[in-house]
Amino acid sequence: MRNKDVANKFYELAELAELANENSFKVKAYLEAVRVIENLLIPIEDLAKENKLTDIKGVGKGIAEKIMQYLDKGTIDRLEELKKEIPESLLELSRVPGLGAKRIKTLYTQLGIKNIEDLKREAEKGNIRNLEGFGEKTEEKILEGLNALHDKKTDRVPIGIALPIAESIVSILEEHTPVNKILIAGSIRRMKETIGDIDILVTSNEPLDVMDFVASMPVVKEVIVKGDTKTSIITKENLQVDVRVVEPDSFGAAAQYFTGSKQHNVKLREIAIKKSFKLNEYGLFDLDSGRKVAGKTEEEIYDMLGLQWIPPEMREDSGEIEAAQNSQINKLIELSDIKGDFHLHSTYSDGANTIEEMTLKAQSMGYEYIVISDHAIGLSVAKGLTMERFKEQREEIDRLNAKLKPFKIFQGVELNILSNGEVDFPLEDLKFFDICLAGIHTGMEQSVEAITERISKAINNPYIKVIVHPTGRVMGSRDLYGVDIDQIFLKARSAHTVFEINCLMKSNNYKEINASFEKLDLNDVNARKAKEKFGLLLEIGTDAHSTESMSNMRYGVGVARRAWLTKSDVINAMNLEEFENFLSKPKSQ
Ligand code: DGT
Ligand code: CA
Ligand code: CA
Repeated sequence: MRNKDVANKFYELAELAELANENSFKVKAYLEAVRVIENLLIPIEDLAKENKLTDIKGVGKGIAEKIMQYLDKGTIDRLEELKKEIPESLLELSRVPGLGAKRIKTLYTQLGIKNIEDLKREAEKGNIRNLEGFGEKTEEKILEGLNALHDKKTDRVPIGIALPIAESIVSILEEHTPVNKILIAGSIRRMKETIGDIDILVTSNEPLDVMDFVASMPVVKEVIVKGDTKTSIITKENLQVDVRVVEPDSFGAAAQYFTGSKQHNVKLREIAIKKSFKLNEYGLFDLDSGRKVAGKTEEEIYDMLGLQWIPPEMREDSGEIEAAQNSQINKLIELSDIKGDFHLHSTYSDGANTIEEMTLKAQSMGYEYIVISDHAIGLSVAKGLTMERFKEQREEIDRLNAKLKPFKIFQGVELNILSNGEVDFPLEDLKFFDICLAGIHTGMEQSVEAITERISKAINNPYIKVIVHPTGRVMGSRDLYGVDIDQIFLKARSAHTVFEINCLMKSNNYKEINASFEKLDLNDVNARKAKEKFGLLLEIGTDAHSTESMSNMRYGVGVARRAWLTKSDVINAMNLEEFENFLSKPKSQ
């Protein structure tokens, strides 16, 4: 699949086009193309072959032509023209905080600054402050930004790795330094699936002590900058961490600013300006008097701007600001709403813990029930069970249920969808289970049409209530298969079939990052589409093969929140009684 390459090329094109003063609609169209191509589940080259590129929403004739050019010869004509017009090295300047296209253009045309090196030299000579639209303060900021830049040698890492590291740093700071408030901001707070760096905000009466400590923590491999209010370090795992000390009076403004996303912030600042305010990381200020009108909490800032408070996971400029203006932000699902895990493996198949151990963990997490969904006979690599073994398992579950009442263990099964769309037990056997889940585990090399057809067949099976890891995506590597997601969503709508947000993660150890494995399937974009466009219900399952992995539920809830899901969209937010009722009814009701 070349989707990622194509998306990257369009990003390059958008950046250069912006620097070349190209029509802003065009730039926007390129960026929109980046977004849709990144989220496309079908190989783009397949669509190209069938002349169907313009079927993709957001892809018009012009863009389609450029995609064809790239697929044919590895580049886009317009991109090559632009590269002749303006030096490609200008692109690296946009990595410097505070430098947008407009300023980069001025730097280039007025001072001939073509790259980071030129920028550094001119800034140090004090030549930048005299340019129109700059000034002494900006020049200072650029130098600061340049210092912080040499560092960005770290790659993006899965949230399953970054969040635990961030949390351990937070607890070290809480224990050893005089911090009052402390918050993990940035993309982690937004629960993005990959993280560039960790951003931590604190308030403290002794900022210098905090900065000293941060620079000398045992996890530090390298100190990038150490200042009075900001220290950046690289951890031994090669992750950058920025710790900033802010005034208590500005804590809300700083939290808002450093949570991002950048696009969300840009839009918020525009709204502020329209209302004669100025918004920055220190607060919200009245433009005329310069008086600070908000800044202590995020809520008061959003409120002054005429907006509902927006949950961090929604802050991606994907309609949340408009929704907040119209009081249409609903209460999103929370981890504490989850009443059971749907997708668990025990020692009966390929899990590491017994059903009882999984149950104890579930109780400690506050759940009311779980579904044990071991593999069936068709998946021998995962020690799938025969009907006889399932009957033995049923006896154990009954025994445990008698002992643990009112907690309840349901006996499910994770069926394998075979190449012909049937599953690894005959239809009449499926009645045996409390609930049947099904997913594709084999025969993944089939065409998109064949896979779509297989899943559609499972969707229409009267006993299969849930399709697990529906798109076969594996983050950071090649997706396992391609599928026409709109078509299966449509089928699921008439068949009342539920889709899973699978949060299987084998990336809890940074050392294994290259072998790390995150599914988050459905992802945020598709889960949102499932709800908004097709009215589907979802289920969040950890696919845990050990008690430890059951804690990954929070990443699934993160995806659900990024998909704007509420409690009523997720079946394992039902309480035990509601869930039993759901199970007792046939799919069509
Ligand atoms: P990451 O680290 O790449 O996963 O993503 P973020 O969102 O954590 O980005 P980061 O660490 O560069 O910056 C944290 C937040 O600070 C970001 O979400 C928004 C804000 N921010 C940083 N630089 C700028 C900027 O130049 N303009 C605006 N408006 N906001 C910025
Ligand atoms: Ca960050
Ligand atoms: Ca940062």
